Amino acid sequence: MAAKKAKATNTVALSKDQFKDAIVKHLRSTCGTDEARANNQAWWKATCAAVNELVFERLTETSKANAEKDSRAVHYLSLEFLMGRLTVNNMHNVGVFGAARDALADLGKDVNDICDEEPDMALGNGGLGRLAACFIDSLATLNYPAVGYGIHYEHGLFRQEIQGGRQIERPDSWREYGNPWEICRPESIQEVPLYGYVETVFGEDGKMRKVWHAGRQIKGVPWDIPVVGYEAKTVNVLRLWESKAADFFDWDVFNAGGYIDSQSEKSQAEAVSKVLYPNDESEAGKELRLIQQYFFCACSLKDIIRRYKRNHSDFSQFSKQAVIQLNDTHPTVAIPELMRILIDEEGLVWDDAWAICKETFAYTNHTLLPEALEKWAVYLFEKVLPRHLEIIYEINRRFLEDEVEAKWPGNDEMKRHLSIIEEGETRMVRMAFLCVVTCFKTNGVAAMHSELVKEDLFPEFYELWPERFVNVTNGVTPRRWLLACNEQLANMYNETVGTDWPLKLDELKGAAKFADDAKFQKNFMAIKREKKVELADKIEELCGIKVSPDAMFNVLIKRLHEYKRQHLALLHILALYRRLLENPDYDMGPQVFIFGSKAAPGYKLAKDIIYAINKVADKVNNDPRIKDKLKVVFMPNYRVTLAEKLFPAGDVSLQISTAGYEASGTGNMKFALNGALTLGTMDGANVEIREEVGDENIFIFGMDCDEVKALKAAGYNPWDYYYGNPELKAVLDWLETDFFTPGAPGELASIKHSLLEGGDPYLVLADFESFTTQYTAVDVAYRDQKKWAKMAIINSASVGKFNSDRSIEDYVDRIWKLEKVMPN
Ligand code: GPV
Repeated sequence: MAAKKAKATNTVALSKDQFKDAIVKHLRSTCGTDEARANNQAWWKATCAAVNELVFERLTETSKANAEKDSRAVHYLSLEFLMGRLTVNNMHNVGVFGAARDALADLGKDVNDICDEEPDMALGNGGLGRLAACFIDSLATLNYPAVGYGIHYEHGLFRQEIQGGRQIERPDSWREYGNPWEICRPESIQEVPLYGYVETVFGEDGKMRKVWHAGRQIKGVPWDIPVVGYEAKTVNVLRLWESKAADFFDWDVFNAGGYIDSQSEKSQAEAVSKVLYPNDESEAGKELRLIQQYFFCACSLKDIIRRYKRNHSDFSQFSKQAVIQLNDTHPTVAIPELMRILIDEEGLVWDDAWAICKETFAYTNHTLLPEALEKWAVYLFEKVLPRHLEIIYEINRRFLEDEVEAKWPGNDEMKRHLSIIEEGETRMVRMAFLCVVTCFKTNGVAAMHSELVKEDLFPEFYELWPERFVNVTNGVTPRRWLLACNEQLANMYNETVGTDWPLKLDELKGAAKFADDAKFQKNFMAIKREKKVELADKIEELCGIKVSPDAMFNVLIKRLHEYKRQHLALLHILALYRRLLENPDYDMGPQVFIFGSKAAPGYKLAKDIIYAINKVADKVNNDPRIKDKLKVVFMPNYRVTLAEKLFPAGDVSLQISTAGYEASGTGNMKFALNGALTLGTMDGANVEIREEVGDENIFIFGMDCDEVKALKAAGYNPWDYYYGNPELKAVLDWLETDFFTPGAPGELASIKHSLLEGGDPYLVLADFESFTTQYTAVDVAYRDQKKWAKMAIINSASVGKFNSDRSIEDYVDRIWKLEKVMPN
């Protein structure tokens, strides 16, 4: 079918010929080469430069409009922005993808080959970082004044290689050869103090002041990444700070032969933004990480205040002009930093400074996992940020003596329980408590999660301030996760429901009425098959494994965590394999299980699970007895760019976390949007996906959150399940043999041990039977391709709610209270 062209907008789109001229011009003027000599890298950079002519114009118009209107803006502080590649997305958003593709074709180049030159901008670990990226996309698309603030890591998340089945981490050097999407802004450099001591001084007026004498200074250099809204009216900025040695140069040290020392000063300063911490949902407690947090918060606040001061001579309007969203607790130190600036530098009294802070900050919680709830040792704070520790103590004192005392008079146990400082052998600052005590809103990221935040995580705070707790269900940008990654399906929707859906995703609902239409089903499934063929080719290229696009593609892609239960899927695979070995005619359609996942380098069991998946894959894929009925694939180096190939090709979306542990999940939304059916637990946003697609179009299994709690309370004993289910016992015992690791028995035993002696903290064994049973239902459903097509269409057409534009409108409505600003 002919693709309907995106409708005309007021964007600055170029014709194919104009675009061609621009590329050729930039090959020469920007890249110093020409059409005859350029390699793909140069073609890519020239293409970006051509796109940037449009992008930068909108960037300038946007910042002009924001300056003129002086409107309220949100500042999204996040240690992670998992942007992926920008070229294709930006071309779509400025409306020149077609022109660029045709121009490159005329010049003898394939747009995909050229755009494949771009390294992923992987400045994040997983869902939290990718959510930040989707949110800034939506903010720009909706024309809201917004700045993303983060760190300009030299190395993003490590590149994963698989050697002998094991994960090896390699450095990621995403900007080694230059990045056309970033602009350095030396005019906005900031200085950041660290270490030192606090002096109490009394002024001539007799008033006491605190002076922080820093032991060191580093500087923050801002790099701006343009964030192009769809249809490119607004181009906002993601401002990332790079650390450098302060300009101050110690000539005495230098002349005394201390050149080496001054070099070490330089490399210590540069270490701050050198590398992203690769731990997802667990806190390292390392000094450098605390410095990273403070570094980017301090730079960002100075930047926000500098901009505010252009139009204001005092702070009375500050919280009206600026709202600061804390993406999890990672940027919490911004709270005492703003207090410090207002009191120590701007001369405000405590109560006025506190009132401003309370109206400025809002906090998003992304997890209930205890190991992810950040705590910092008091002694570390004292060493790195002595003044901030004093301020936190004072915030805590007032909170306990005024608010807790008023609510629970004389209750010292409650004071101990709610104190921002945890007493114990090592005294700790509880960052989440500091957030909840300060912020005017605290939100969870899915309906169920937000309930648990109130009931289980912060029940007493909820009692104190019920009005502060809200929900904002996560979402994903349909521009990247449908329009750009699944052109075929996007075109089909253009034909069916018109071309407004990238902005109004609810309009896909119009396709649901064709869910029973044989022709529509055929087209829909043909597209799915095309995406599966593309993925199968990729799998063969990367893993050397042949898989049939006619098999059911079961996909499990996310960070490796025990609570996400990749090992539950592995046990199921082992059970299927056993059934096939015992009975070669075992009735099952051909199945491919596809995994993609990085493990934190220090997370031993997670790495063991990757190894086990690979070892089982080796065996299963090469066993002629099962006649290709089962294949297992582990795709190395899972990242945004690979995700863009996986989401459109999935038949079954595995979302199998223990109920109550996955705050939301966002991969679940991307799969459903691309027509995969969810096999999942009643956890996170799965609950809301079920509400949208209907119970008959989703496969739910396992215990729900209440059942999980009840089982834990009653005393969970994994051995009961081991002895109670012979198949489960057999597959667990299998892991201890050398069947999968010839000559090396026990190499996979850590998984079994964690599930038995280790107590199985995430109830894998308790949910095993329900999982395998529900899988049989999925298999049966898949073999009825008409029925499956109907269910897949309904899924894709029904998940408009999970557009990140809707999430942003909810934030605006419930928390940020912004007005749109339309640039000229
Ligand atoms: I905390 N999340 C993450 O990716 N990294 C973290 O350090 C923390 C949370 C994730 C949650 O696990 C997901 O359930 C959620 O969808 C995502 O954050 C975005 O909210």
